[in-house]
Amino acid sequence: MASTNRSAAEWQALDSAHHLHPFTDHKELHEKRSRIVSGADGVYIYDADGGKILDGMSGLWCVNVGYGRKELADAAYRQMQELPYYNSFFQCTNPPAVELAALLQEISPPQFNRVFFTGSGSESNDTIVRMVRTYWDLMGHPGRHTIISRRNAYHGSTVAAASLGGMAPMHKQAGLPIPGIEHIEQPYWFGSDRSLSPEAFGLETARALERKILDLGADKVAAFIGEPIQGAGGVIIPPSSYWPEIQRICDEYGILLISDEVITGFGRLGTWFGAEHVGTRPDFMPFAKGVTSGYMPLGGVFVSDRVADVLIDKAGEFAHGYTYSGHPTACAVAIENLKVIQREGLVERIRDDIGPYLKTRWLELAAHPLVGEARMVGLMGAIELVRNEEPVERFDKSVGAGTVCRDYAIESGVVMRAVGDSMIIAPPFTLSHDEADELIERARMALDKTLDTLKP
Ligand code: PXG
Repeated sequence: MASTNRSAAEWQALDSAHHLHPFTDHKELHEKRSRIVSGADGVYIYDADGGKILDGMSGLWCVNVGYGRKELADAAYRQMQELPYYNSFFQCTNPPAVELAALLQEISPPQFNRVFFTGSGSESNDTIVRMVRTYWDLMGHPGRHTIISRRNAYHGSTVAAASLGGMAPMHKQAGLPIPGIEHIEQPYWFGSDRSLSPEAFGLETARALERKILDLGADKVAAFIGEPIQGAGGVIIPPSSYWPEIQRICDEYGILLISDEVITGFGRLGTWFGAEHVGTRPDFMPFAKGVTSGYMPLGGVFVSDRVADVLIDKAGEFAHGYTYSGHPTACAVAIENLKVIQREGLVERIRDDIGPYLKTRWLELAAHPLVGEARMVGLMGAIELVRNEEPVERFDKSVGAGTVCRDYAIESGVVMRAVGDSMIIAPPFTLSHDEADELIERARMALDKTLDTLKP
């Protein structure tokens, strides 16, 4: 543990002086000072000012089994004493990495029998860019290098992953995207002019993929990547027509499908993987976050037999890997985490119990005068803040409605994330019914305070 003999103000001063944060305007942060999160238990986090806050975001979409799990800490402690680290290069392996690979094979869809380990979701997507292009080279199609993604997608923050992502502010800095990556529109019905029915809109946005393939030439296109439900982009739940049409198009043109499961993997939608929820048969599934419930940094890539067989047979040495690929301590924690999810039936609990319960309560928020739409799937939800509901009028960007609501949410004792004017939740799988009620009550308090501020 960090030494605890400092006051909140001292932590903040040291933080300002020495710590560069991710995705942060540091001038602004230095004026406001950072919030020191110093402890956590169950679904709650504690800050250095003594606040107890219900963590509606599971950290950053990852602490799925909740905080304070002694069995995960014990697994790390045991493994660190036995073998804290060893590499998986030079014909070496270690028992936790092997056991985890086998366990992942058991819980994943049948086309997956091999896994490549990384340290994060970003590294997983970088790995996939190299595997996809190498696959097509080995198949005798070296021209097939372009990967199609979607605007407002999030696939990570390394150079290739940020290029795959469709976040405009990320592309504005440092010359992204890299060549060979194209973006099409996202299936965001509420964000459209809503002139089409959701189902027609789903088909129409899926067919943007076909138009892009025809535009580029199918012999240039290697793969399509998408999150089954877009997370960081604002919990965008595509109409049910969308993914089947994407799968049809990938099949028709023979292009590889990548289902980015960094958020949706390991149960969040009430299925082990998001691909199962939306009914696709991906060739790759990058994962991270929930594999260890965030207790250790670990990621990886499920590689389908279609691709793995070719890489194994024809690539010789695939010149790629990380110091921490197959990290024994991280893998030991992942094994314990997956066993907790299995033992406590948490995936089924999301499907049959807490998922439907929270959804019913969350959708009640749609009646609030600030809310234009409430949506939820599994344990991922969003509400859209609007100035007027009928016809829909959004707030001017300069109002920062989402940020206002986020700050009131914290003040009301719940973490919700703001994506523009969408308020997002993705709570731990262990959320009880009482805690779900509390989450809704606190979210409603935040909405009321936001309403008072924005529409006095
Ligand atoms: N793919 C998806 C779908 C993600 O959500 C990554 C890849 C990258 O994972 P790493 O482990 O490299 O961060 C992510 C990460 C947010 C937020 O603000 C979301 C993520 C990361 C940071 C912020 O919602 N998701």
